[in-house]
Amino acid sequence: MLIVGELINSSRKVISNAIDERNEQYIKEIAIEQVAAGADYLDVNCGTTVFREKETMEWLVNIIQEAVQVPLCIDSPNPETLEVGLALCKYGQPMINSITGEKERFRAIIPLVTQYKTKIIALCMDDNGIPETVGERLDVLKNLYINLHENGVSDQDMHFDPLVKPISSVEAAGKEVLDTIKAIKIQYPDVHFMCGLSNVSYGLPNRKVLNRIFMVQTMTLGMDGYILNPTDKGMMAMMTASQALLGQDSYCMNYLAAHRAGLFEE
Ligand code: THG
Repeated sequence: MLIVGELINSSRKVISNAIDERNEQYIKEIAIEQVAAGADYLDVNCGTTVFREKETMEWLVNIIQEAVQVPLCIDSPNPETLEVGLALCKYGQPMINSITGEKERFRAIIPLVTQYKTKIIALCMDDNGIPETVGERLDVLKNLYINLHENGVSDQDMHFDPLVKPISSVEAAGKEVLDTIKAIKIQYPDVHFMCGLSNVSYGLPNRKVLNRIFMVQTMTLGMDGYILNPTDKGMMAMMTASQALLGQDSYCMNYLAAHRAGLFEE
């Protein structure tokens, strides 16, 4: 299971304030908290700073690495911003978030994957947008798979993101993702996944319940990577319980450790 901590994202008011004030302490605290809570990677996204995205990325990556020694998931659609972040990554194998099947974006980002030997999140979309049906999703992913492979990316380093839509606007959005995971597992058993959970519950009450259950449902079918808030104790407790029930936790050691750490006390 690969956990990417989502909290360093300038779309969150607390982070954009910290960026404006160059509040190093706050960014460092959030980095340390996420790693302590179990994050394997930290996502770094400063997309809302638009014209200053590159210098903000540089500042964030340096500050974060003064606080923690985990690999980073550099999150931007802009190849120049990605390059600034990747060039500064010091610990482990960095991850690019993300590439898509869009021709121009693919062509611009693939050299960075090769140069920095990164892991890569491939979003399930192309120049026609986000596909609707399972069949269309598989076609998009098949093209991405072939093109990534031709460029030397191994199955081990590919993480497919099925792109979750809100069930409040697309009734079958959850089921579409579940069916897509099943189909990908059959055709490409060795590739990995990555998904953000919060989109699924957008526009509905009790979002935490929907996010947590969707995590369990997707994990049951083979989803093995999530971008989420690792400091959400309830979410992490459910994940640990789910892994134990799926036989992914020998002697239930992680489950018991989570219990002792108080993860099951709300
Ligand atoms: N797929 C990929 N990358 C992504 C996403 C994805 N990057 C961005 C996004 N989706 C995932 N990151 C976030 C970051 C912050 C929030 C949601 C998704 C967010 N967090 C709550 C807030 O600030 O109010 C706090 C979270 C909580 O308390 O549970 O809004 O889908 N490849």
